[in-house]
Amino acid sequence: MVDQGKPQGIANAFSVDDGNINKKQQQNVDEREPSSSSTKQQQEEEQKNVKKKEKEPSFSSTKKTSEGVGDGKKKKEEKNEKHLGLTNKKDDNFGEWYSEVVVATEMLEYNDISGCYVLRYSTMHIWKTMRTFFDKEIEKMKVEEHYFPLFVSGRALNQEKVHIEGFAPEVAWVTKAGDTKLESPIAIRPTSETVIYPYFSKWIRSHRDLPKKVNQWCNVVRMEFSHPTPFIRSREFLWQEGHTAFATKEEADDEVLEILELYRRLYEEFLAVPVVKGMKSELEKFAGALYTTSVEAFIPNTGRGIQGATSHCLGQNFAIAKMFDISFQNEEKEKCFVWQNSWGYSTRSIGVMVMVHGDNKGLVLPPKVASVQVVVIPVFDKDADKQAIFDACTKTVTILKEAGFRAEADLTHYKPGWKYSHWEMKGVPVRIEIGPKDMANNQVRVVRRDNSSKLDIPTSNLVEQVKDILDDIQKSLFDAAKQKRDASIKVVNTWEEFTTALNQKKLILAPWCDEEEVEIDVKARTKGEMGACKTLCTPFDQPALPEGTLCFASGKRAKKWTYWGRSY
Ligand code: 86X
Repeated sequence: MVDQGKPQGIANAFSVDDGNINKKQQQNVDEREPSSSSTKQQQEEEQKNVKKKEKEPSFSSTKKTSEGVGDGKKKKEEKNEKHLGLTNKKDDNFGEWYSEVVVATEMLEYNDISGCYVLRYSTMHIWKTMRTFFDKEIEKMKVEEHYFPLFVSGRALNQEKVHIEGFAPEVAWVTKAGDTKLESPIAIRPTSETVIYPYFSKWIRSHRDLPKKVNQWCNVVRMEFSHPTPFIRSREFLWQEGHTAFATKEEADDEVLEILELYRRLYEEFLAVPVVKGMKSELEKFAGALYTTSVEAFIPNTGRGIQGATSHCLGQNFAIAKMFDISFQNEEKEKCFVWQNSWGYSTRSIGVMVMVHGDNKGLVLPPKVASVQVVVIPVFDKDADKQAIFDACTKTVTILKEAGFRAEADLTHYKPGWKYSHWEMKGVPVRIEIGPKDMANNQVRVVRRDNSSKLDIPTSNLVEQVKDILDDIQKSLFDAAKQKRDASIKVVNTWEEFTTALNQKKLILAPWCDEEEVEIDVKARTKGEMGACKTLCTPFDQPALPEGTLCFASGKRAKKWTYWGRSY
């Protein structure tokens, strides 16, 4: 479960001195500027100024920024000439590109504590959208929302000792209250089994108390030693953790897959990221589980797999008397231990989305999760009736909002070209331009973020066409990502083919004997600077395995097709 791989090239998390965050540089605000836009400008300037001090990731060195106070108009005009795009290219230095993109697009901010991040509005909007969907679906399954404490007593944490032994170095402890040393240190939850299961033991008495289905949305803390990466590997992250108990294994088995399907839908239908559903190997499963299923995504740029979410069947491992003693009396009045599941999905998924869809211009957001789906931008020269164009923009936004879209007009004094780059960088799926010619023709110009295609649509048909275009973007993003993922899959049969594919950053599908020693051996033989190669999952969707197929690594009889790769 713990990742050994080190993503290459990702910039070191920089530490920010608190003073810098708070030191707001005086702004050169044009008096003509509407107040809302000056706030935005200020934020942008602040961001740039903070970034400068932080050294990295930095914006283009060719940029002209306004640093001084007093000559606002002149500097403003200079800034209008060119949008400060991304410095890094996705295909040249992916890691730097990624850290730059998440900050520049205002998704996230770094913090002075390494591995901790501020999640900003566009991120939280995505998270909220997924949470709303997931909550609605699990409510249908009669899962009940709960909230359990952040703190875990050392005694409670130790009840799960056998399963968390490997994780122990990641647990954060509170040892003092003010200057007073605590009698016994308190842990901060890295996951909540040890907090929740004592209550399961208390709440579950009879078969009538089953099934018991609990979910909580919360933060968890794991003091990772490996290199932190925004969203992907952070020391604190947001997730949901579901914990359920059943009278029978069959019910538990069914739920594992039902939840896994919801995770697939979150990735594929919301984030437009293709995933593979499958079974974790014995080595890679959660030690406390009977079996672990997962959805696995792939990042073509780094050639790394990434576990998107997990759904475990815990069997009776946690229920047995020497663990948490979660038992019930069946109808025959016999004592039985429950069958348990647990399942989790985290903000990591948002990082996967950024990595998969982003490009050299910045973010590319799937319309379903974008906090702004359509931005409307006025375009005019000095002879145009500016007010009429502004009014048309406002009206367009009103119509779109009434139809249920998340639309916004950018009526600031920046030049159109600057605004185009700005909103492209932020990943807004659709841009609508309205100029004198559009006014005369009762049309608007629509430009797609995903493929830059332009289309003039009559205002009479605005809502219908925008809906179709957003739907098409959602679908196209998934199709393009799937095509790219599929093109990265390499089916191999021999060790030589395997190492070649690994060096080519492929997602490898190989026939395997399913023996743990072989998997350990593959890890050892591929260990290097880039991190070892391991099994990602055995896909449920198995290609035919012809009689006599041999394991790529051991030469023994192959039992299954399994995905292998370096991973996050
Ligand atoms: C494993 C298992 C499970 C509920 C999930 O995967 C879904 C939601 N939990 C989590 N795991 C740990 O048990 C763990 C324990 C400690 Cl003490 C730790 F520091 C890190 C951990 N990471 C994962």
